[in-house]
Amino acid sequence: MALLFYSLSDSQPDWTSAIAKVMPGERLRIWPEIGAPEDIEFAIVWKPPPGLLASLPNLKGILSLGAGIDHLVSDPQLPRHLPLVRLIDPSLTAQMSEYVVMNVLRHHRFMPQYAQQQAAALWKPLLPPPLTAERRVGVMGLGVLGRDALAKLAAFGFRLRGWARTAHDIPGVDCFHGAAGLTEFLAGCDILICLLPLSPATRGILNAQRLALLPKGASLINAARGAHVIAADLIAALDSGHLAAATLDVFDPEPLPPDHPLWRHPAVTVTPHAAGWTIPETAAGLMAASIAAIRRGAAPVGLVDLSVGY
Ligand code: NDP
Ligand code: OXD
Repeated sequence: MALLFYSLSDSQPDWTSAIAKVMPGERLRIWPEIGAPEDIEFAIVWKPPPGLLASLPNLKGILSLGAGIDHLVSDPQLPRHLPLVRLIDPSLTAQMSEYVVMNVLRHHRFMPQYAQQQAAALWKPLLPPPLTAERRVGVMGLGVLGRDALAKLAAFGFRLRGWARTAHDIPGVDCFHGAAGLTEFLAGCDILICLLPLSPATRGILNAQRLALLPKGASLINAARGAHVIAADLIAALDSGHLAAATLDVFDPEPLPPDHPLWRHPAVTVTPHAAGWTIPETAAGLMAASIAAIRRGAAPVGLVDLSVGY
């Protein structure tokens, strides 16, 4: 039996050596050289073409190369009866929290506004900067990434709030949940961070109506998926002055087309889906543990509940 590796964006040599180190007994097949499809027992994948996984008759488990699994559940032929495992890797979580903290501080200290002022050679201190104790920072998604980001933001003394599907109790964080809690949550976010998984329930969640619920002058950081945000509605909210700035790591589609208005909007900072990156040296060991768990009939860490979609 063999492992299939499919990714057009991760380094194949790096993954080959990381897998050889932690799973020396496994035979690795790198797409498109997959050999006989019936040999493939586990698939380690990022954005595989629709139908590829369904073409592997002896597949026992699917391991996402990322935390998100929207790239897999979008495949209408996904073998939904198999264990689907998302990546929960402390090194990925740490990178994501660095991105969040860095950008919350940027927005808190008016750096997007200073960048616009610099472009116009305008010397205009925006003083005094508000105290962190007066700045309300809200995180959509209280999962692995949302909770870690909140814990790190707490060190700065921000007023923290969070929103999830189900009720949470996190010390020092005002928690809201469900459709009923969303309006009150958004109304108290000076800086809003999206760390939700993409599912039918969250696609387009940040539309004109929801962005209008944010306080005037609020900023948005989206490090989750581009399709959470309706780009035209965000641009309209920025143009009207209702929102002050946005920092976006993710887009729909990716790569962001060169002529897309988000590239050149003065209030928008773009990063190319680079907030967090899966590191083979750490992730391969976690995948070895997931494969071992599935082989012995146990639930791997990061097992996706397809009935809730994440
Ligand atoms: P988790 O599954 O650990 O957490 C998901 C959170 O979102 C949970 O708190 C969950 O609520 C909440 N949620 C899910 N659906 C809804 C809904 N309909 N309404 C309200 N809340 C909802 O995910 P992670 O924190 O590990 O990752 C989040 C996402 O971040 C990934 O899916 C991926 O898309 C993105 N990501 C982006 C990266 C980048 O480089 N830009 C890198 C890594 C991840 P509850 O707690 O109630 O279950
Ligand atoms: C992920 C990502 O889901 O990098 O891990 O987007």
